[in-house]
Amino acid sequence: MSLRNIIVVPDPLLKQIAQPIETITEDVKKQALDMVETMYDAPGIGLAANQIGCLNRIFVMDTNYRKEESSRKPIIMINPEIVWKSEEISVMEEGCLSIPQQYAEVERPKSVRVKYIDIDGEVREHIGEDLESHCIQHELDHLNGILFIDYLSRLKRNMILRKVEKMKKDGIIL
Ligand code: GNR
Ligand code: NI
Repeated sequence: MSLRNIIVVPDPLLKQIAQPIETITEDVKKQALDMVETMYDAPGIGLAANQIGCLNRIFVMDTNYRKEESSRKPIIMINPEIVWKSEEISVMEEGCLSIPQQYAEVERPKSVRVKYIDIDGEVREHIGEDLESHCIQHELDHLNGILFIDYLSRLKRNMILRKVEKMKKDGIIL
């Protein structure tokens, strides 16, 4: 496995829609495992393909990433689709590895049921609540070219984008 570079705003790939995976090839499996490694290294609780510059519909997630390395249980979701969302809403502070060191509250359904294909090609479903629900929706948004700052006012979004620009200019981030 190898680490991939995580792209940062305003990279246009973050605004692109990722395309469905048709066949789970060795390259697709390698990409998914590289994404898992890259997510833990970052560290983050999720990572979508767009963030490593791949426009295919894969994301990886582990909301318990702080636990010891030997008991990690990353979930790899290929062609994920939300098939149910709760009426109940949860507000949570979100961050994004592609928008380093910036956080804001985002409202999302508190629970979601997501259908996906696993790395062995099996169709599976997963119910996520609270942090996992936010993470699943945040990653699915990435696959659709949407970032959490798109839910903020234009003023707040531009403030965040300018801060990231400044960090880049000051050499704090790549
Ligand atoms: O590491 C991450 N934390 C996080 C916190 C709240 C809601 C979503 C996330 S996902 C983020 C990693 C990331 O950028 N995934 O795309
Ligand atoms: Ni993100």
